[in-house]
This record gives sequence, structure tokens and C-alpha cells, in this order.
Amino acid sequence: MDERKIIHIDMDAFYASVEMLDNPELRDKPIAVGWDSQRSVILTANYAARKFGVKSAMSAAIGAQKCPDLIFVPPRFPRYKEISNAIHEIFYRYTDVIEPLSLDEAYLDVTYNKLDLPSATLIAQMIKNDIRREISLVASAGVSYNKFLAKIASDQDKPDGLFVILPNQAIAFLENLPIHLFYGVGKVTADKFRTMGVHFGRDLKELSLDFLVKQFGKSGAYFYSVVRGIDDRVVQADRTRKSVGMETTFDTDIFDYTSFYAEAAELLTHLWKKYGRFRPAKTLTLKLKFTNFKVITRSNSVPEGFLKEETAFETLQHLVEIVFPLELPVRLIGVQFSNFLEDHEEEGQQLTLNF
Ligand code: TTP
Ligand code: MG
Repeated sequence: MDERKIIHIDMDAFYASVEMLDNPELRDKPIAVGWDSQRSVILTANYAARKFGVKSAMSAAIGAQKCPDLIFVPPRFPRYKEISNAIHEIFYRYTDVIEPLSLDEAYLDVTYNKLDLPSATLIAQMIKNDIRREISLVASAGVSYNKFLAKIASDQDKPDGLFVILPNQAIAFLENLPIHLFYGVGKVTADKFRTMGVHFGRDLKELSLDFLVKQFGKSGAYFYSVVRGIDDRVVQADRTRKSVGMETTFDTDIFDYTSFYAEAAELLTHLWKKYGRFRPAKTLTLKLKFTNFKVITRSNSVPEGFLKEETAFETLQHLVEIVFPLELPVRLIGVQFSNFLEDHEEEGQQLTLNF
């Protein structure tokens, strides 16, 4: 198998960091995301609370015992999802081969990336910078040649980590890795390994494939491979996005052609830069929201796809001409690409970014 370049990104103290972002008063205080009731469980804690030993999956009662000043913040899942989407948008600038594992974690295959950058480490750094600059959150990244190593790498240097495991470092790294840090080894499996005298990767390596399979079933074969730096699982790209769009809401409503076209063209310029040139689409849609909140859309498709920026702009101009003269002033304009050339007929979600 040709050598791949895989990045694993994992946000630091994700839910807690979002809460601190939205409520700066919480920033220097120990917080736990979860409900403040005896029976509830802490979803995550910020680093100030972790110093006291507060952590994910701990009961709220024990958390409050360990850290008497602990502030409980109820979770807001729609907000985490929104931030997660924004982070994915940043990933898509670099590659379409993105496999989210949860709201705050994803694998990216950047072997062939959209910017033709030769270094996965550089891309990881750029992604971290983008996330910090645009979303004001901190991510940790792991970089290696397979998923298993990239995943472990992202945990090595948290928070704000960037940890790289090069092919010629992998074997030594794995030999020295404590057994409980192998991804896929939970508490029960770790205990079982320890009773067998396995404490580090190098101990695991002494065990035969037969023995491991007898002891752990399918996972045994996985452990046998990964400790040797072998993991051929591909990054399963999320192909569910059926459209990409951008929209903008005005402070003052727009009624005249020149302003309207200028705004729509600016949106398209950005949309083209971000997606259009990477993922040719067949359909361009213009969306308008009038002052009375009525929404209309007008679309046009080209069977060969928008391969050139000029074609997209000609179509945009045509769409703008269709809606003029405007029946009412407009408070919002959106432009959207859909019907991607490479897509098959799959179910999927829509995605719109505020601009
Ligand atoms: P994690 O990435 O495991 O944790 P984290 O981002 O809070 O902290 P770290 O800096 O160590 O990465 O999980 C991501 C989010 O998932 C986390 O913010 C809250 C949620 N979560 C739960 O709801 N229950 C859990 O048991 C865990 C571990 C996480
Ligand atoms: Mg995380």
C-alpha cells in the first residue's frame, strides 16, 4: 500500500470550551458540562476543573466533592453541532476525505489535498490556526501514515497539541506505548493484558497472532497488526453533503440592481474559492428573503457542471435578471451549489454557512 498522510483532529475540552467561548465569565473558572443533580454524569470538564481531578463520565456528586467551586453548565447540543459543522468547513478547504468520529473528532486523509501541500504536518498546523483564528477554539492534531497512529498521536500532546509519528519512528513509539493507550483497549481489556504481563507495546508484540485471536477474537488480529504499525483502514469520506452555500443578511435592505448584484457576486466569489473549483456542481441556486420574510429561490443547471468561474458568474447574472425588478426590498441573499458532478444519489443533509 502506498504511503498515506492521515491527520486526526480532536478539539480540546470541546463542550466546555464552547461554553467558555459563549460565556467569557466562565473562562477562568472550573466548569463541568452536565446537569447539576446527584444522579447525573459529567460530560466533560475544562482544564481548570481537570486540575482537581474532575473528568468525563464522573458523577456530578463526585465532581462537586473534588472541586467545591465547580460550576455546572447544562449542555447545548445544537450549539456543539453548529460549531462542529464550522470546523468541518475548515477541513473541507484541505480535503474532501473526512471521516467524523464524533462532533469534535475527525480523520482527514490529506495524501492528495486541495492545496497540493507536500506536508501533512503543515496542513495540521494550518487547520489548527484556522480553527483558532476563525472559531476561537483550540484543537489538537495527530499526524501519521495510518488512522491508528494518527488517533493516538492527537492525544499525546494535548491541549493545543501537534504530534507527528513518522514511518521510521512508529515501531519504537509503539513498543514504548503503555497498553491502555492503544486505541481500542478499554479498561477491561487493559486489565486482561496486564494479567498476561503485557504493559507496553513491546510486551504485546511477544504474543502470537493465534494466541491473541483466541483471547480477544477479531480484536486480537487488530492488536497484532497495529502494534506492528499496520492499519490499512481507509478514511471513509462523508459524502452526505448535497449542497454548499453561503448567505448574508444585510443591515439595510437592498432594492436596486447594482447593490444586489454586487452582494450576490461577492458571495459567489467566496463560494467559488472555497468549494466551486474543488467540487464542480451542476446547479447554482440564488436565494432571496424579502423584508416580509418570504423566501424565494431560483436555480439554473449546466449539465457539464460549473468547471469555470466565468460560467458560474454568467448563470448568477441570469438568475439575478430573473428576479428583477424586485417585488419587495431584500434582507438576505444566498448562493448555493448543488448536484455535484462526482456525487451519486445518496440521502444527505444540507449545509449553509453564514457569511
Ligand atoms: P473528548 O474529545 O473525549 O473530550 P474533550 O474534547 O472534552 O476533552 P479532550 O481535550 O481530552 O479531547 O469528547 C468530546 C466531547 O464529547 C466532550 O467535550 C463531551 C462529549 N463526551 C461525553 O458526552 N461523554 C463522555 O464520556 C466523553 C468522553 C465525552
Ligand atoms: Mg476532544
